[in-house]
Amino acid sequence: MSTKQRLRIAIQKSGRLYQSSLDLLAARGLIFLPNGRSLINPCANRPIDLLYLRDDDIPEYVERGIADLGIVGENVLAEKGRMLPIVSRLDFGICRLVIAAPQNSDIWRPQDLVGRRIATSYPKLLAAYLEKENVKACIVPISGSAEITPRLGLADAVCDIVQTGATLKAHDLVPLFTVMESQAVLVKSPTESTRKEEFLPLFTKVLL
Ligand code: PRT
Ligand code: ZN
Repeated sequence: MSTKQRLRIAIQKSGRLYQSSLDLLAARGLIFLPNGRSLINPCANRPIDLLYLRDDDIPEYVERGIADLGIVGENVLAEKGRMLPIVSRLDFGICRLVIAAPQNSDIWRPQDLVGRRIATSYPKLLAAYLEKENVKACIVPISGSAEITPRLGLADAVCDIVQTGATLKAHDLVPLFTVMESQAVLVKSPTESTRKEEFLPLFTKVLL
């Protein structure tokens, strides 16, 4: 069977959404056998290929129709600015993007962020939030580990993902303002594909 006739689903290669994404597919009867380090894994019992990608790349692949479906955090989707159709919210990977500051800081209201440096790997979502709050602050873009930046003097506050709050607490940071609530979502490509429409019920029906 040619690859064009096979449905492609993009999931995170490793990381927080990987296992839950695989579990979701397994719960829908799709069998994927371990395939070593290959980034494409053919389904053993359906004409479906799994693509293992960095979560940040999933919106790009789905938007361009390289993958027909993808499982990704809403936070990543929004930061990338991709308005892909969401088929369903998946109830895992639940988290919040928050602005947090050191326990002893004098930041209490969004207005207190004026002129402050905020480190984040979500510069677009943070910029949109600051604009909405009419706050002019300095966004310090970093690719990860935002929580360490206040202690090191790089930033006055951070804008980062929080789930249990343990990481913020371990760095003496207090969550103050929520920029976005997020969870994993199933997105579909805006491109035409009869196979995609054929397989969508497989995912959606069981979720209802
Ligand atoms: O390698 P790749 O680029 O694919 O992965 P990644 O490292 O960028 O992402 P990953 O695996 O950390 O997270 C994937 C997705 O899981 C995120 O985009 C969110 O949608 C979701 N998610 C859910 C989380 C968390 N919970 C979470 N707790 N993503 C990150 N965290 C991190 C957070 O950045 C912080 O460092 O965990 C720490 C906070 O956790 P708590 O429990 O201490 O609050
Ligand atoms: Zn990532």
